[in-house]
Amino acid sequence: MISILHCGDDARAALWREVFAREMPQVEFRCWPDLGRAEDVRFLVAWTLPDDLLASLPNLEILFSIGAGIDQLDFDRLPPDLRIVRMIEPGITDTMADYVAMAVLALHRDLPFHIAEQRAGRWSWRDVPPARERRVGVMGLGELGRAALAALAPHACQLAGWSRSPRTIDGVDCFAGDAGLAPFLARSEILVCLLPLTGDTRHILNRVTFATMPRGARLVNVARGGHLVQGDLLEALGNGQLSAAILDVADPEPLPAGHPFFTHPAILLTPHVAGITRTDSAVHALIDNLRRVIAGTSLVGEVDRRRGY
Ligand code: NDP
Ligand code: OXD
Repeated sequence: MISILHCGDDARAALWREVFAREMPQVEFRCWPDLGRAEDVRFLVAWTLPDDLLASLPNLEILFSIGAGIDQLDFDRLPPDLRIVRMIEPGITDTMADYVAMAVLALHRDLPFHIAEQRAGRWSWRDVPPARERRVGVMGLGELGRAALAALAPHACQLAGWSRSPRTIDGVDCFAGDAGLAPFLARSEILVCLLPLTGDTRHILNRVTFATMPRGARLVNVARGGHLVQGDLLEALGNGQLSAAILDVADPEPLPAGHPFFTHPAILLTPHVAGITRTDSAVHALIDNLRRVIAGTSLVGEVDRRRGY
């Protein structure tokens, strides 16, 4: 018997158990903490791992993340030959694309300013350039960065993207690597972060980054709180180098009560809801990958552990 162990939400587990029984009966679906015969467990699907779980699974081959990110896992504590696969499924991609389009348009049209003015009881406005003149830059041209750019394309902004290796995307001015970062930032009036959190990208949204962007630029962080140096954002908003930010992620989550991001007039904050794994579509992405395992073909979303994403 081969089994997959699910570790997480009970409602999702109940639905996935039914789908597995119908579509993949050859793989038994088990729910932590009920491991059954631990030797049978070849696959694990989880967001975070309970302490000591891995030590009790001697034949584990693949860890599937329930989300797109894998930075919640401490690679140093995982067996070196354990394969890690992140979630790529239309629920996450579509909701992220919606959110980024919403956030970029909100910043383009000065929504944080208008909300603050409304709260202050003032009736004031600012000039807005046409969307076709607005220069938007997306950091990270992976699954989600590309979907975000596709969602922005109908709004006719001038689009650019930045990635580690060179990419070509129709209608997008693509920059790559360390050498491409400064020219990419220098033209980005609205910057969207959709990078994975790795040793190379932690704190990439910092004072130097902001200073390289056009004065009064705006920021959307939908990746991870660890990308942002919070004090540098507050400083840049305070001195006018940045004019507004929309943040879906923070460090820690949730932010402690009284944190300045909750009340800052130039910050809109949402509680990590930009890209949402959809239970019904994610199970099909998982089953598709298990079929690939059985067929011996490459998996969708397998992480390169040396690269960190
Ligand atoms: P991918 O792995 O598909 O894409 C990552 C992109 O980032 C690639 O283009 C990669 O470059 C680029 N990149 C990585 N490291 C660097 C670097 N050092 N310099 C420049 N570019 C780099 O990831 P996804 O698009 O699927 O997801 C991105 C992140 O979004 C996730 O890791 C997660 O943190 C976050 N997320 C947030 C959610 C939310 O609700 N807020 C929901 C889901 C995900 P290259 O193309 O050369 O490999
Ligand atoms: C994810 C997330 O990584 O929700 O999927 O952040």
